[in-house]
Amino acid sequence: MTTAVVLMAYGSPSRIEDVPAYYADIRGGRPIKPKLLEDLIARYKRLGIEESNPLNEITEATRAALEAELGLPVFTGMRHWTPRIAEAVESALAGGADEIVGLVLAPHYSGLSIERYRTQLVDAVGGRAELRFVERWGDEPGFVDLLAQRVDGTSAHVVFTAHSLPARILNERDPYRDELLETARLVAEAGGIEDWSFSFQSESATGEPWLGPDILDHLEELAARGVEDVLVCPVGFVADHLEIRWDLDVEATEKAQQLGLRLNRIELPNADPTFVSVLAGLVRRHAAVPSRG
Ligand code: FEC
Repeated sequence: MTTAVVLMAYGSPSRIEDVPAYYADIRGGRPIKPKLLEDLIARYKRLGIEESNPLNEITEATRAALEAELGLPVFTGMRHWTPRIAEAVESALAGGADEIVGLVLAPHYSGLSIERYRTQLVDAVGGRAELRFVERWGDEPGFVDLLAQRVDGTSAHVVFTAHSLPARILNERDPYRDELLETARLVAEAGGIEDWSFSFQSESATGEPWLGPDILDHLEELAARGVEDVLVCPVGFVADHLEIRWDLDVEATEKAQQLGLRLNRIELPNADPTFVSVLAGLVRRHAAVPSRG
């Protein structure tokens, strides 16, 4: 069998002019309030994406390192921007792949997240190759250890975070929140952290309730409890993109300053070689024919 990997990530516009089309893709055709679009453009401007786009650059570095480690072709496929998941699949097939391993750079399963990546991948493959899909990996020991090392030894209160989702997923028995809490518990245990909590971040203004507590409210609760020092450990993201650089490094940091809290965050896994080895292990276990290494 000839195996190729499709490495999937959320996607990010690399030019300001692309933000409206990118946002429209995220909304899947549903209307966008002009004020929300303006806000998003302002966040991307402040992030300086035209000079350097963190999500796209880190994903490319991860892809290249994974390809080198596996000795297999790895193609990037973005869910909401280019290169699209379908383009990655076409490149894999053009290179002769008859087995495709799909891996998302997001560890926890939700019908609103991983399942959407899978649908795009399945539709793109259209039965033209064997498909193996890594559905979840939030409890992968190497990933847990990597995060544990980044919180180990801190005397700060550790707040684990992840992207929020609409609260209705709980009625749908979606495992997302439970999987996040399990990763947080495993990391705290491995890092010897007793003083920790969990909060969500990056809620969207869609007009429906989202899972909470939101980190900004949570910081208020922590300050009211007398906590002075906070270390944020995102468990649901693996790269320094908009949701980290804006929602944590700007918004949460400003909130902490107002509350008189010290706030730091861990370095995300990004393209760290240890993290790339974790990803390589996941691919090897899912591929029918183990690759080199
Ligand atoms: O750096 C970048 O340019 C992109 C950063 C980015 C990542 C990301 C990850 C996740 N999202 C998830 C769920 C939702 C749901 C909605 C939603 C909306 C947005 C918007 C932007 C955005 N997300 Fe995102 N997300 C990133 C960026 N996300 C921009 C639109 C503006 C805004 O709301 O701020 C709501 C969709 C709707 O309106 O119907 C739901 C989840 C993840 C983590 C898993 C993953 O990475 O795939 C879950 C990175």
